[in-house]
Amino acid sequence: MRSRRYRPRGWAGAACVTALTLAATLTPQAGVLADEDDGADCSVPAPGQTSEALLPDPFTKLDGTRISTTSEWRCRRAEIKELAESSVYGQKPAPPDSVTGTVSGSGITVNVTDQGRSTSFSADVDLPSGSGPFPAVVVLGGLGADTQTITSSGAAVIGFDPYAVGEEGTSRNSKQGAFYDVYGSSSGTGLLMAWSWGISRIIDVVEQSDGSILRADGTGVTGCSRFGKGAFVAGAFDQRIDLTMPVESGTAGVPALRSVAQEDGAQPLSSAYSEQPWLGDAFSSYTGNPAALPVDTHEIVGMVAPRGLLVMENPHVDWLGATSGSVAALGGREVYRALGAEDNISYISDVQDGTHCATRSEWKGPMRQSIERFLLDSGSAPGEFRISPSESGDLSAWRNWQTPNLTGDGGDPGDGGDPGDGGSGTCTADF
Ligand code: MCU
Repeated sequence: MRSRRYRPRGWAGAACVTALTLAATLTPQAGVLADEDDGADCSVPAPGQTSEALLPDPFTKLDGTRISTTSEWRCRRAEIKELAESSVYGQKPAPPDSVTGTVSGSGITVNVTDQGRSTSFSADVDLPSGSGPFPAVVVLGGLGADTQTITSSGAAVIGFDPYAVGEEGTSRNSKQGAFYDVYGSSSGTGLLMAWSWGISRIIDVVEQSDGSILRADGTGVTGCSRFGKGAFVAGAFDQRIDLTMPVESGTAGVPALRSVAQEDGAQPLSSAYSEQPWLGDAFSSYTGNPAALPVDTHEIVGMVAPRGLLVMENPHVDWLGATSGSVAALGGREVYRALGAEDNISYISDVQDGTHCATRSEWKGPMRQSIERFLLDSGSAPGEFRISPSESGDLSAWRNWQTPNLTGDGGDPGDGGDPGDGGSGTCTADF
């Protein structure tokens, strides 16, 4: 399905925007549909070899110049996307030739055909009380997800079993699941990106439905632990996702790769690469040399900007690398700042309970507020950074760049001026 192209009202190409009005202008709003990838037309030059011990500058383009306007972010983001796919996660294919399916009050079916190969999978739906249509939060894998807070906030839960799309427990040359049915069992694309692709195809089906049950213009995603890694990647690689809420995602999730490689007790890069084929095959070149990575996860955070992002971390379990989670969130917040949307990113790790993937009282309020703001278009974003003092990263130690004052240039950062809009998986944690 390659059709349908509404775009976020917030990005629409009005006349000149001033710095003061940027926050309001760049904030996506529920009620309007975006593209899965609004930078698909950007030309991305081949990258050279790099070595950078610190976090790469999100604002410096591959040609060596820095962006200076908000509208330039769109194609800079496309560069980051390409680098992230080629070095970290593996390629996310362009939207397939055909996606069909059904939406009911209890489930979604998805049928995909691309390049002559077909597959199917399904997801569960749990509606909140009241009358729809409802926005929805895709919950990956069920583990630790606070579905009660989601439904009581007025959003449906789409229960997505990531393993239907990308199985764990396979070797890298015999990957299994719906994604690999289409793109081949020796695809270099890792499970996190395969899961992200599955969520994008669910959104395709919701978009094509008559809209009487679920609204396609209010979609969130969440998951804990390995499913937090998946939620983070899903939100970064589909701009139709209005709210991304990764929980305790650990190495290969939010934590900055360069930083987590040095963080005491955190899962090493080589361990995350080999535990499951979560990351793309190409990441093998970097497990022992993260300085050679052309990107880091603060830029993946930046790919989510200016959309809603609520990062939740657990500072009590060293393996989860929460200090590096804060480094990535602080670094990525600079992209939100540059786009005038700082309030749209929140980070909360000052939590009491050390149990991995516990349902936490400290997160309920910010989750509810985020769902209301980004999926129901009411109230205001939490805009909070509550970092546990015990796991607080120091961004200044990790960067040698400063955040530019991007100027609004009257263009549309979304598209160059088109005024077009007005099952649950299981896993065991062994640490
Ligand atoms: C934090 O996510 C993972 C972690 O990367 C693994 O090393 C561990 O085995 O499992 C965690 C998880 O998904 O726990 C449910």
